[in-house]
Amino acid sequence: MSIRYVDSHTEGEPTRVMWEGVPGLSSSSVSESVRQLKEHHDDLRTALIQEPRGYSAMVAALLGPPVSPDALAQVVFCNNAGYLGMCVHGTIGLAVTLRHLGRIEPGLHRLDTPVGTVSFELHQDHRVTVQNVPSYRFQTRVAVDTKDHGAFVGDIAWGGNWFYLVQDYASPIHPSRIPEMTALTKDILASLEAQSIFGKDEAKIDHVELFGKPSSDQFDSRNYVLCPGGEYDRSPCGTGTSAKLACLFADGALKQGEVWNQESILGTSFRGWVESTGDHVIPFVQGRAWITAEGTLVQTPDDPFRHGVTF
Ligand code: PYC
Repeated sequence: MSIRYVDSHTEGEPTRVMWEGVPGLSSSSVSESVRQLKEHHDDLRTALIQEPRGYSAMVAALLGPPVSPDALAQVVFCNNAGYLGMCVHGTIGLAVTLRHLGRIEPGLHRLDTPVGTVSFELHQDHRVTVQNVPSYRFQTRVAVDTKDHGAFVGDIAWGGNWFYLVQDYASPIHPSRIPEMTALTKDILASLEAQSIFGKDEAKIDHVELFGKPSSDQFDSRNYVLCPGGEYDRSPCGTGTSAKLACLFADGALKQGEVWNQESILGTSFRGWVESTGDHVIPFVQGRAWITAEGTLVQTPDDPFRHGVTF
């Protein structure tokens, strides 16, 4: 079996797009597509993402038929741990990939995702602006006691995935501290679950964000984001930036249309702003992506790792 793919990175975070021949996608509901993929085709996810064909930071975008009338396509994003609700960096990578494949022109396009329809504007250069799903802060100043790192307080917010945004993190956000920040945020994630701290309707919180001083005054803040699966986001995390924008708006620290420049751990950034709908905000996140590779993944029947290394 062979799988054609295009790889890109969005502000440092990789996306691998498979745009044809994805099995099990439903033409009536993206949630049903996710169920089919999970139950019957999960070895496709592991083949695309795990070694030796991928690596654990990879996010894959699986493209299929649209389910809403004016959408370009449906997309399911997945990573080393499973399936994501939404992925903004992946949408930016997908937009640039579809242009590379000659399938779209600059302009406005819509995509169906498991958590709702989003749109993106592909600009003339490497920039893409994503209009994400409605986002909101669910709870504020929620305390969690960790096993090895003491107690923390944070916001729980929805930005297309569920986030715990740590408040008052005092240490520097710097690449040299990635191992420490990974250990801390993994401890927080496990402790949230152990202490039954959830998003709405007992949804599992699967991302943790730390914020600190940016590297220069062109940015408003720098973040470190732990993703499900234990990897950190190399970009500022678009769904995480959406969750942050919702919290800032709820605190009265960001007005409609005001730009928030969120720096990543690598020093790249997303520009974000919101429109308010009352209870929710509509986040807009702008970032850049570049194509890094294209090719064919080959799976040979007698290869013990044809579905990737999983343990
Ligand atoms: O950009 O939304 C995002 C994202 C989610 C997980 C990794 N990146």
